[in-house]
Amino acid sequence: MPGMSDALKAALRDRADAVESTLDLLIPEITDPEGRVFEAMRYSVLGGGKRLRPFLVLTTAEIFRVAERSALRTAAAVEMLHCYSLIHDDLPAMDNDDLRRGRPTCHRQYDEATAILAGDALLTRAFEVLAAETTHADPSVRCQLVSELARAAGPHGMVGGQMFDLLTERHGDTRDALDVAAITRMHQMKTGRIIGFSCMAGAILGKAPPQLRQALQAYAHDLGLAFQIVDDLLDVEGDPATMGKSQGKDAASGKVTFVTLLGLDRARDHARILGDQAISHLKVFDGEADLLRDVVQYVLDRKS
Ligand code: GRG
Repeated sequence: MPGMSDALKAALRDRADAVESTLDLLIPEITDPEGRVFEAMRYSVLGGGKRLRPFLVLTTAEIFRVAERSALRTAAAVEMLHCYSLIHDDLPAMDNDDLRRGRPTCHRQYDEATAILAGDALLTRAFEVLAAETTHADPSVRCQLVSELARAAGPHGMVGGQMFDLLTERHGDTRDALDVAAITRMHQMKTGRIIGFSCMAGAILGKAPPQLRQALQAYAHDLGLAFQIVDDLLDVEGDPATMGKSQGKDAASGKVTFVTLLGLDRARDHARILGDQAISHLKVFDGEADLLRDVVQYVLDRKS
């Protein structure tokens, strides 16, 4: 991608490869009768995606000198949870999508029941991995990881945000009342909280002091919103990976997004301002957070 530093390019590639190998080990191919659910989990979790959330886990973990195995298992757990949300979001009862990461969605490749089970299994496997002693020797660290991820993913986080989103899509009256503050809150719940956990996990694993945790939280808040605004822009401008599916989707569905509320130019400016704000929170790291800074530009410039 033009403008991306060589260091970031290499880190994105290396970290994605390392997470892929970890996922491959944590979700094995098996031949028992339940093998089909493993196959569908592997289909959804391996070989695709930007791996942004694992990148954030691994990069913050590096700042706090966390052992590689702890960081990789945590990064893989977050990606499992993310993939569960994508599988369920694609189901006929939700977005009813045919394509994900340039391939048939899980329920198209297998069937609806298998896709529901594969999502459930990825969700539960994520917590199993975090709770295992192999992830961290200190039980209080493991407990914090489990509880923070549960809060980020549950009814006050991602699931609640998804409910909020579905209601506003289905009921025109609620939709008309949506303003920038309401949509910001919805996206903060739906995608921001998991991005927030991804930035915080390295700090939890590395037992970082509160001041640095707060800086990461503020960074993640602004990065997560910028990520979502870019997602809305891509839905309008077209994502090459899903061309024909997402182009003009928002206008056609009547869905309220940052773009429908602000217009293209102001939405782009808003994302840029949030990106600058995210970077400003990293000052406390004194140059130790260069990759976190560079990834902001990557998020703003992404095309898929
Ligand atoms: C179904 C419980 C439940 C939750 C769904 C995250 C989510 C909530 C739905 C995903 C649908 C979606 C397209 C949301 C917009 C932003 C987003 C999370 C996009 C997908 O994440 P990326 O771009 O995907 O990081 P990759 O494939 O790169 O991992």
